[in-house]
Amino acid sequence: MENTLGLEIIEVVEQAAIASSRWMGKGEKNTADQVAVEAMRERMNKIYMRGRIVIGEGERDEAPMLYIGEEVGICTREDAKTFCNPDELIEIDIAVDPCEGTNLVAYGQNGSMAVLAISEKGGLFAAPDFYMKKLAAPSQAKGKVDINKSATENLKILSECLNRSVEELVVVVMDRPRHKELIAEIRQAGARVRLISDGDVSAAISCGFTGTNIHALMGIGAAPEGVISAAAMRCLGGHFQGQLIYDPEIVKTGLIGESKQGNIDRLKEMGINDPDKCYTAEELANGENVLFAACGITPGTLMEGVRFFHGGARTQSLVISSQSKTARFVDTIHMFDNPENLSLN
Ligand code: VTB
Repeated sequence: MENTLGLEIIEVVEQAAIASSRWMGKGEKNTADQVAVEAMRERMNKIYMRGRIVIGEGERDEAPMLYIGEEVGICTREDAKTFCNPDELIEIDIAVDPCEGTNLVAYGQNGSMAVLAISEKGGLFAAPDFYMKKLAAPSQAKGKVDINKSATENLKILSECLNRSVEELVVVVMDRPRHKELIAEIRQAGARVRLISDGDVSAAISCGFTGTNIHALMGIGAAPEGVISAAAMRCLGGHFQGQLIYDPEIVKTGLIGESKQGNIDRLKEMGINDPDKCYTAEELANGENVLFAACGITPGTLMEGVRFFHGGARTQSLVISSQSKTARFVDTIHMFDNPENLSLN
């Protein structure tokens, strides 16, 4: 799976990031998202594959492109039989977020990226558009910290696993009223909090790398992005757990309905009978092979944002593969103009 796809998906996220970054700082988050979706889909449809979107822009009737269930890749075309050999094709599932952190792009703030995860058919949990409580931590703490433990307990475990004091730990939390108590508890325990306005995928993945000075992600974000984070953390051997949040008392705005029972019923209809289950990274991304790709739109902890110059742009991406056990940082110069007209340095 990786050989053919590894390089091409870099271009998929690069194209989405470039398109979106043209709208950086323009205050128009919907446009920043829409152009990323279009660019991602266009490049994806040139790949020799038979793909299906399992996490995307929403249900078909509300999203015209990259909706859940949409087939993508050149081999899903009607005339595919003439140029695609069905015997050599595996069907793959794809989770996308063409512009993770639309507000960040719209207001020119750090931490947005174009991102996707790929696995064999059935290899990614088709998370509903609910909230998810998340816990991400470095590999040394994998299976030792636990989403059911308090923040105080987890910080103590983390400090032992990372061989540093609690005061030396940094926890990323999204700046939301729902996290008021969590933030107070982390501070009380002695750790330092990095509040972010959006973009918890970047924060989760940063826990998988040393040197980022991010030691944990705690709190509640969106569930679909939780699966994308889990895919990366599964490949990196980092800790990731997620638990769906369906109680409107916990998250008062946004994705879920106002009736708790109604939300539980909605989950049942989707085949989720135990709404309180805590999922591990390996359960959220359980395929034999998992690929993850991201490209910075605005600058972030792991990647630079898109930088335009006369006639071109430079991007930084990250591709992580469970198959080849690699995390590649890819620095690309895109030449929009004739190379001889550019000064590439
Ligand atoms: C967003 C977004 C995050 O969760 O905040 C969202 O910035 C949902 O939370 O990166 P709100 O409804 O409170 O904004 C993420 O998309 C990802 O989990």
